[in-house]
Amino acid sequence: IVEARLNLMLREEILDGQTAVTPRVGIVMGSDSDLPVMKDAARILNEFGVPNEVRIVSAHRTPEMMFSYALSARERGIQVIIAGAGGAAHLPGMVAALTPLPVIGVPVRASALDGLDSLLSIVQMPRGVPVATVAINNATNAGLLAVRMLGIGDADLQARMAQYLEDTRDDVLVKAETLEK
Ligand code: RP5
Repeated sequence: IVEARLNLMLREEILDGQTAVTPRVGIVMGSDSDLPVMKDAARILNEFGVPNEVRIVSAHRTPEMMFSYALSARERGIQVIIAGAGGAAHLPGMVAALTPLPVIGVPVRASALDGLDSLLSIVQMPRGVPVATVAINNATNAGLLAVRMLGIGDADLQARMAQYLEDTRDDVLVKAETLEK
């Protein structure tokens, strides 16, 4: 079942961005059960043409893999890491502790506590080890924030983000007008 779920989602939504080009953004998550949420980050990055990679790396179940991923990310050319986790969501914070790269945390709604547990786990980092935390299940915003971060040194990408904002505004205006008619 796990393999079927992975295959379906990877094929349809994620593999698009998995090119031979060096990935600029690493998207990691604690479990394949986070994929339905985290795929939105990959979708945004793919829309903006930002090469990315998607990996399942658990802080608790595969701690050694988490260490090696976070420690090697910078030298592999990764510039931003998006890390999603639910419940006792230690992955974003632990990754941030191991790399100087910016880390964006996505609290995944995964337990009986409705995602508040994940949010508080991710956002309450100690001074010195920041994680930029987005709203519960909002991997779309994590993707957009990664694009904005990369846009600081990439005028073309920044221009595309400006266009995205204009498109978003136009979209709302069209809906507002339609409602008035
Ligand atoms: C976390 O535990 C994962 O990030 C996931 O959100 C949650 C539940 O994982 P599964 O039991 O579904 O694999 O580590």
